[in-house]
Amino acid sequence: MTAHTWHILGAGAMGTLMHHLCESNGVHSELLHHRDQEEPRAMFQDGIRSEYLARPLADQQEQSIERLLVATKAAQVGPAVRAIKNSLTPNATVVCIANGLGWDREIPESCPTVARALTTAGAYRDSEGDVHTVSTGSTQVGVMNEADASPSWFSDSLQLLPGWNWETDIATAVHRKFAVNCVINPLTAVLTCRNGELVSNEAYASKLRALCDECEPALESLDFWPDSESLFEAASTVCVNTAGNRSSMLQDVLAGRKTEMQYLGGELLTLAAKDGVDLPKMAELNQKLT
Ligand code: KPL
Repeated sequence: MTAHTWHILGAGAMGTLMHHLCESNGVHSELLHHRDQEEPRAMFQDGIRSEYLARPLADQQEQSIERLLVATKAAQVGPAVRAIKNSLTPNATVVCIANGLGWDREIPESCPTVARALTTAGAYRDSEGDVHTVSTGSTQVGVMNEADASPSWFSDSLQLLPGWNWETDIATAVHRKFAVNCVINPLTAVLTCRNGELVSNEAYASKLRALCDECEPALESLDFWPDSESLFEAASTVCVNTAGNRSSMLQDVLAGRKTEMQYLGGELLTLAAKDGVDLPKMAELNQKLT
């Protein structure tokens, strides 16, 4: 096991999967949650069951955490970081895995280094609360607007995880994922369809095309999307590659949870409005999903 410990905050499907990846690849980690009691988590991967324990965040000592992976949904990142702040060492590293943009404004400015992790890993919790791995995927980690080479907090631990790589230009990767999530997630959520149906069903594909045509110029003028590439083509490729997935927003809707729309389409609407651009199709989706 590594000398350094990663504390993982958020013991839902993604946090439990991250803890499992760490534990099964020699990276020491502790799983934390907001509840008062310890709770067991069962995790299944390739038919093998592993048992873990989620521990109360409230039991953490002051300044005891030097590395934190925040595995909550976008809306909980700010409150989660505020709740754990006193337990962070002054030079701590905080890595956030949430989708979208705008939640970083809710993190206190005095918080230590915040990095982003973009992952295609997927997991879900069944009705018993057990976590099942869909894919361990690939994960890019980097610090927004800093083109540094891989720091030691990454190379001595997270780099050991399968498919995890340091990305010097994480901003481009974040903006690209934001653009693709902005069109796929809300459409799958309102149409209640898997990602693949957005291309295999002709009527849904024409909705995807229309939404991409509306959003692409706005994303381009924000420098979030390159002029040279078609958003519709790129989103269609993601839909084909993740055909069997229920998008994270569809999963939120089906589970009756608040969606991440505020940090996807909602954020795009706000940014585009500053340039005087209206996005009526996105505005309609935003109204339905916020
Ligand atoms: O990131 C995703 C999500 O569901 O949030 C996609 C790429 C759409 C895969 O499901």
